[in-house]
Amino acid sequence: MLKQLADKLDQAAANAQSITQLSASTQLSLHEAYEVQKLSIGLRLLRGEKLVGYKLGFTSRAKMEQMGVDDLIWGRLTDTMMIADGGQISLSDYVHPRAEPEIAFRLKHPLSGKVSKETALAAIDAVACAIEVIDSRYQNFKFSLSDVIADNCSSTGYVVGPWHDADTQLDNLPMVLKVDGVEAQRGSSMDILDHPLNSLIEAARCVAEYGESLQPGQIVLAGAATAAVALAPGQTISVEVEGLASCHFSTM
Ligand code: OOG
Repeated sequence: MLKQLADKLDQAAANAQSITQLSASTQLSLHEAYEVQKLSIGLRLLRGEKLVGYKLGFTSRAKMEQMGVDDLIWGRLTDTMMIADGGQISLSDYVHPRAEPEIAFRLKHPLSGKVSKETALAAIDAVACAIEVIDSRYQNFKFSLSDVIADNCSSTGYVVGPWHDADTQLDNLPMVLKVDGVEAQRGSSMDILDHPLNSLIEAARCVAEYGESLQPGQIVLAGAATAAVALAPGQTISVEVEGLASCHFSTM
């Protein structure tokens, strides 16, 4: 049954077609929802995609309020989800995509389970400004916690800006998402679990609960600092984080 749900979500993502929430007909435990996510991403890996990291979701109050869900969630990132900095996406490849301002970590050491701040800091290879493009496969972008977990936490794309040294300070940095150069959302790196490093610590803990670990070379997206913005064709979306080089992409 979980395999069928994984197939359904995989097909919905591949064909950019929305489906009814799974919770309308099936009550999944969180554990089962993560199993559906794993099976569904497993289908992408079987088609040759590579796992390149993880993303955390609902790490900010603004996101929890926007979506009406208040628990930390995590999803998987594959290589084909990467959008080049300055690149262009076609909205026909998505159901109803949205963009969010984020911070990305690249790791140089493995991390798994309960780790201290010092261990997490020592595992960071580089940090960057990032944009996550999320896209729910559910109609009207509406879901329960288990629905969104099964749907790989709405992961669909990400842009990472130029990398900076691991010791770049990330305390309370203003973060702005602009649409065509005009501010659409403003937050702070502090809005991400009080500090983005806490997201990395949480990511290590969360994936370990499911037998996985963060690996050297992998990317971790710390979660959005603000609510997400719906995309329309012909836009340029940029994210500026004070002290970090910005990144952008455009839509058609
Ligand atoms: C779920 C993904 C949330 C974040 O950064 O909080 C997320 C969603 O809102 O569809 O990526």
